[in-house]
Amino acid sequence: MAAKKAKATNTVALSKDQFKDAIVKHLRSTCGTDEARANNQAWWKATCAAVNELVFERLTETSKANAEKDSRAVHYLSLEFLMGRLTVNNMHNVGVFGAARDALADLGKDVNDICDEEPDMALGNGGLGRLAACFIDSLATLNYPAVGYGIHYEHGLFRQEIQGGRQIERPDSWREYGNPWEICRPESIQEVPLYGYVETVFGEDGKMRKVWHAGRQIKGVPWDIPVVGYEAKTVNVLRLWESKAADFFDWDVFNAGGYIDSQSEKSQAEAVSKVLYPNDESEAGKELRLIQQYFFCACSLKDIIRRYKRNHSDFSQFSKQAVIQLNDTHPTVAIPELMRILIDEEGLVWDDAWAICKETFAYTNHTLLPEALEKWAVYLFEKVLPRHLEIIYEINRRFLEDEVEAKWPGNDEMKRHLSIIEEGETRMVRMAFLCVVTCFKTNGVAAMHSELVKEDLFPEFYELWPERFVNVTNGVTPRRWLLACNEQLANMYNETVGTDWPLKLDELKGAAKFADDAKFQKNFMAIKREKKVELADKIEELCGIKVSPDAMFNVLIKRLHEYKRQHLALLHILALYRRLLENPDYDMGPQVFIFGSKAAPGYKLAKDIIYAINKVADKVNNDPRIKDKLKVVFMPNYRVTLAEKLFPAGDVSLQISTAGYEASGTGNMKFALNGALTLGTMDGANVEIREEVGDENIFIFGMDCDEVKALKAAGYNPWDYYYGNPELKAVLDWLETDFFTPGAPGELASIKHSLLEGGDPYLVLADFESFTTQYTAVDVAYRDQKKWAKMAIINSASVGKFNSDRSIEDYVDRIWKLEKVMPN
Ligand code: 26V
Repeated sequence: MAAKKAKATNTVALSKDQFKDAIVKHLRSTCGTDEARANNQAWWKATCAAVNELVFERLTETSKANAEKDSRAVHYLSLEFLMGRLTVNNMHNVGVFGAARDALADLGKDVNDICDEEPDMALGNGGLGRLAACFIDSLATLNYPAVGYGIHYEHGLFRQEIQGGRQIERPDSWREYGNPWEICRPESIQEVPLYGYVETVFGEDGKMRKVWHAGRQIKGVPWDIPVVGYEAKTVNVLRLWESKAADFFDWDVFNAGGYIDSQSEKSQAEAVSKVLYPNDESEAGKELRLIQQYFFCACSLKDIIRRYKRNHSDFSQFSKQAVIQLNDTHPTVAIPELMRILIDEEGLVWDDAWAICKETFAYTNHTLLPEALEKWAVYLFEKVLPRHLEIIYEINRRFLEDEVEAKWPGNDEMKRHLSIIEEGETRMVRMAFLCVVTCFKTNGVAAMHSELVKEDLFPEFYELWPERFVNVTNGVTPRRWLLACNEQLANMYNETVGTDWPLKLDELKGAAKFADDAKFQKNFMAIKREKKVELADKIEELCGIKVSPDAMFNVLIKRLHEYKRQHLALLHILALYRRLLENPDYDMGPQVFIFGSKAAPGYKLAKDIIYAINKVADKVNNDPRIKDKLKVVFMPNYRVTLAEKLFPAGDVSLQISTAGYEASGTGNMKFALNGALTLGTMDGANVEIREEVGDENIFIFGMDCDEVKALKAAGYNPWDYYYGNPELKAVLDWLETDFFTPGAPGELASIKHSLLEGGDPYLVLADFESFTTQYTAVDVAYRDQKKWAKMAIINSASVGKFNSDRSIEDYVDRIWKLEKVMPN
């Protein structure tokens, strides 16, 4: 195929020769080496420095334009930004990818080898963090004034190693040797108070004031990561705060509390931004995590207010200038912090401060899982943030006495039910309630999820304020998830529908009319095969397993959780294996199951599932009886960079959560965009993907949300399914033998036990039969390659809706009300 180059590579901001000169210059002046001595890391850093010549110029122009226009801006507060690598993305977005590739080639270097030097910025757990990364990409691309605020973790999410089939966590040190994309801004350092006590004082005017005497101060040092819009002049900033020991110290309180030596003071301060917490059930009660949350909220608010005060002498315009989006409840403490600043430091009265807060904050909910809804012990708040607890009490008192009382007069049960403070042995602050009570909008992340947010999670709040609840369906950036990760398909689309699709993803629809065209199908499937060959090579390199690119690639990549049901896929694999052992001529096409997933370090069953996948893989992959018809692969250390190889190579996208539990999913969108067919439940954004691609181009199985609820209400008994399906019984019993763990029977038994004695909370057994049945249909469809090609093309061409640019326009329209600002 005579591929047309992607548009970004055509808009040359630097010629190849200019780029070459810039790289050589930076090798010498920035990296202190030369062409002869430089290793690949130096070449990478010099290449980044060359790109940064363009990036920094635009960064300066963007902040100048925003300052001059004094425009309203969104501040996206998130404890997680899962950025991955930036080099290829930034080169595409400033339009120098082609020039850089050719310049490096002239210098005897392969652009891929050089870019492989970059460690992932893994400052997030999973979907929520990657969404934040896609959103700041889209905000810059669409020229909206925006700042992302987060934490400059020293260690991102742990690196996963697999030893003897088990997950081992290793520290991730993404910036051990420096990060060419970040700029330290010591001129914007902030001080953050912690601990201590609150004093009530009366001023000369007789008015009461509260003074928080903090027991400790730490320093927040901002690091700015430029966020480069695609073909846009805008370069926004992701500002990440690093904690340091403060220069100044409140010696009175310090002395009263006792002596701590200065070194431990320093390491305690630095501990705050040391490590990203993995999503773990044992998270609540961790003092350091609450301090992390407050630390970055306090720094960010001070930063926002400092910028506001450049042009304003009072707070009357604050909520017109600044909207603050809370990415889940993790930054909720920003609410009492803004109240505290306005009342205690700026002298506003409660009602005025509250009016400002109510117009400034908006909240995105990302999960309905009860154990994931944040609550903090009151005693912890009292210790770490005593003034904030007072403010939360007052917000709660007014809410209950005014609003709940007005709606449900005399109903104390309702007050208890809706109180921001949960009563009990340990009194807890319900962070999500604080968000909903304060924020002018609360949104879910897919249509179905947003309905459940209203109906199941916050029904009474919805009754109180129906207008506050909105939906914004998630999206993904087509620049990273098609243009950069699948150059071959990107080029094919350039030829078919033109080169505007990275901005207007709906234009891919133009390719759907070729879905029946034999030549188009052939090209499309050839690209899929090429990506499968690339992945197969990677699998062999990382896992030592040989897989055939002609087999159907079934891919299940996401964090490990019972509700995501990786073990349902495992039971199906066992069933296939069993069928093949019983009948070597069992009619199925060759299949590869590919998993990638990290388990929270403290989540025992999740780690057992990883172990079981690896043990089953060992057995299946080395069993000559099944003639390579079935292969199982667990790819270690799943992260953005690996995802970029997996999404383009998938034939079948497994999205098999229990209906009602996956808020949206975003991997489902990336797969469909790259021409995989979804095998999924009616959950999260799968529902909307089905609407877009059509029922005949997606494989839906299992109970829907209403059926799940009904079965649970009726009293679900997993034993019925165990005894009702001999194949299911056989594969579950298999887990208790030593078939997969020779000499160690019972090593995989915890999975069976959780599904039977444990009650099978996510209805794995109830959906098993429907899953295996539908999988047979998938296998049959795959073996009709013409039909499959048509379906895959329609999928890829039909998911324009899931462009994160569309999500951002929805946020702007429904929540943020921003205007674009074009830098010069
Ligand atoms: C947190 C926790 C903490 C306690 C243990 C269990 C658990 C499980 C999950 C979580 C994460 C909740 C927030 C989150 O990452 N949600 C994801 O957000 C994505 C972006 O909106 C969405 O696509 C995913 O469906 C949703 O799970």
